[in-house]
Amino acid sequence: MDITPVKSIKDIPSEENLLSGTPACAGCGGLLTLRHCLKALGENTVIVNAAGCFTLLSIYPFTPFMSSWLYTAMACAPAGAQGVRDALDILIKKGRLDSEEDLKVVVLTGDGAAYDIGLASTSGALYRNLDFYYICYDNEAYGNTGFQWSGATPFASKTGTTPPGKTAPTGTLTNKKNLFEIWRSHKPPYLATISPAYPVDLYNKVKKAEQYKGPKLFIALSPCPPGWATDPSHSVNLAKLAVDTGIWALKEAVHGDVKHTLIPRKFKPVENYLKEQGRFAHLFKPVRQEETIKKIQEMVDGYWKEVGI
Ligand SMILES: Cc1ncc(C[n+]2csc(CCOP(=O)(O)OP(=O)(O)O)c2C)c(N)n1
Ligand code: SF4
Repeated sequence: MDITPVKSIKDIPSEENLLSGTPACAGCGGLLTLRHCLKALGENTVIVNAAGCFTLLSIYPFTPFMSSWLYTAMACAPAGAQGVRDALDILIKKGRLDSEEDLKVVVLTGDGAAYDIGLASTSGALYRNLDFYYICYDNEAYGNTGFQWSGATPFASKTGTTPPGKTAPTGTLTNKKNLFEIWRSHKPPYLATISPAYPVDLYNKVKKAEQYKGPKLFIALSPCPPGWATDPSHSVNLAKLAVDTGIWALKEAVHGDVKHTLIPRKFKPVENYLKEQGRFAHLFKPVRQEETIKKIQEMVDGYWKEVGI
């Protein structure tokens, strides 16, 4: 197992043949995340995918994946992963599968499944120390069904179910759940946040996770042009801006110890990130919501102060 970190994107092997011809929206940050993750995971994987946008990637009898793929209901991808892991272990034990041919079991879900509907089955899998990867592409809403509010939706975002109006001019009133800490409280061996705009950081994290037996979890903030009301060509810049403003902290936790893997030298104002997106347009027009913008900046500043940076 070679887990030597790579230094540049040029050192990352091509993912040729791992994923091709995908029917997702142009500029989908989740898809870009998946591509980068597959480069690190390789083709000996079985992907267990909860209902969401990526369910549509494989349409029987066609699939863009070189690897195996299994579809589950939103609530139970980690339970599906348990079944696959158990089946592989039994086949290896019976000598019907060479351990060299073992597969990595990878759960792939959106935030609706990860933060809300599938959280109980994830908790169960973590508790059982299931040996699997979990990749959550977090577009901060239920994307596939029209961008409805999820537990991952940030304060003040407009969604299909939290439109800004007279009673709630900010749109969403609640704060984003802290899934990283919810997962960390279960003490998995490896846990990280990742970004499609930082492929070297992403690749090294997924590779590093390989050495740990048990749950290996990844949350990727993933721009979603139709839901975020952004230009598809801006997705990578936007994902980068989320990191550069400090709104998306890149970090990992090895056996619970948290380390930030990329700290911006100079944090950009969060306003730069918000004003790029139609889902926050009501904060700027017709009247600028100064207090709300200030509150979001304070929340970001508060996070970095709390972690001592
Ligand atoms: C229990 C349940 N409720 C609702 C649905 C309908 N549904 C299918 S996909 C989807 C959206 C999933 O959102 P998310 O997990 O964030 O993934 P994304 O669509 O953003 O890829 C919903 C609500 C469902 N399949 N199961
Ligand atoms: S709706 Fe968003 S998450 Fe879903 S495929 Fe389109 S860009 Fe990707």
